This record gives sequence, C-alpha cells and structure tokens, in this order.
Amino acid sequence: MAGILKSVSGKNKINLKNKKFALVVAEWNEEITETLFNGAYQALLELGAKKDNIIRKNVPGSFELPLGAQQMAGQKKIDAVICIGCVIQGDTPHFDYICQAVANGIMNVNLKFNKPVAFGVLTTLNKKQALERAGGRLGNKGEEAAVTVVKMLTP
Ligand code: RBF
Repeated sequence: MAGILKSVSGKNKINLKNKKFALVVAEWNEEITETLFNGAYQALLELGAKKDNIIRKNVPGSFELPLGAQQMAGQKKIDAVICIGCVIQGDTPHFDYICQAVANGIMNVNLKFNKPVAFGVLTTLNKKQALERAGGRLGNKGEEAAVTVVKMLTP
C-alpha cells in the first residue's frame, strides 16, 4: 500500500477533505471487484478523503460502468469517479467488444464532464491473473485507480 500512495506527493499535494468521490462497482466477478473496491476506498481515506464524501454505486457488469460513471460525473457535487470492474476472457467470448466499449465509454465520460474518471477495470485472460492484480503479487489496481484520480485533481 505505502509504495503507490507515496507517489502522491510534492508541494502541490492536494487536500482531499472537501473532495467528493464516486466509486462505480461492477457486480460481475464480485470476489475480485470487492477487493478492488476496498483497495480504492482505503487508498482514498489514507490520502485524506472523508468517509462521508465517498459514495458507491453498483452496476450489474462492466458494460454498464460508463453509464454509471456518467450518472455520477453529471452531479455537480462529485469531483472524481473511479470505475471498478473485472472482465475475464475465459468466461467472455465477446471479451474484446466489452473491453473496447468500456474503455471508450469511460474515456468519453472523462472528456464530457472534464472530471477524472479512472479505469479501474481488470481485463485478464483468467481468474488467476485477476487475483494477482486484486491484492495479489501485482498489487491492487483499485488502489492505483484511486491514486490516479487524486493525481488528476492535483493542480
Ligand atoms: N461483465 C463483467 O464485468 N465481466 C465479465 O467477465 C463479463 N462476462 C460476461 C460474459 C457474457 C457471456 C455476458 C453475456 C455478459 C458478461 N458480462 C461481464 C456482463 C456485461 O458486462 C453486462 O453486464 C451484460 O452484458 C448486460 O449488459
């Protein structure tokens, strides 16, 4: 945890006390997305965000993340959005279409609302690779997504 969080530093380090975050979480591959969610949530708290300023919205699958993100980013009070999902190729014959649609959709929300909307979505060949990136030997990509939005909020 400490390593990646340390990358948010410098004299411009932003005070997150009054910043509001939305976490949009896909329910598919819930075992993985819950771990990613917890990584993102804890990282925000450690970086100075307040519990009351973090809201969560669940969506059925990763394909629904862009719409969920749009609903959140469209609210004036929300400063940044973190999308959490996990698409596993082994289970998903239309893997490439889903991943492409989700990535494009999330990018569109960034640009439409001029707010950081992070892509905290694992796109892996199998569950083992997903677990490695959800608190395993390759870290927690949810945590990294939280660090990303904080960096983007930093002047
Ligand atoms: N959603 C995910 O977030 N991850 C997946 O691995 C995933 N695999 C799917 C596989 C199939 C065959 C289908 C039909 C859907 C899958 N979804 C997955 C759900 C998808 O993101 C979306 O919720 C549904 O297609 C409904 O729009």
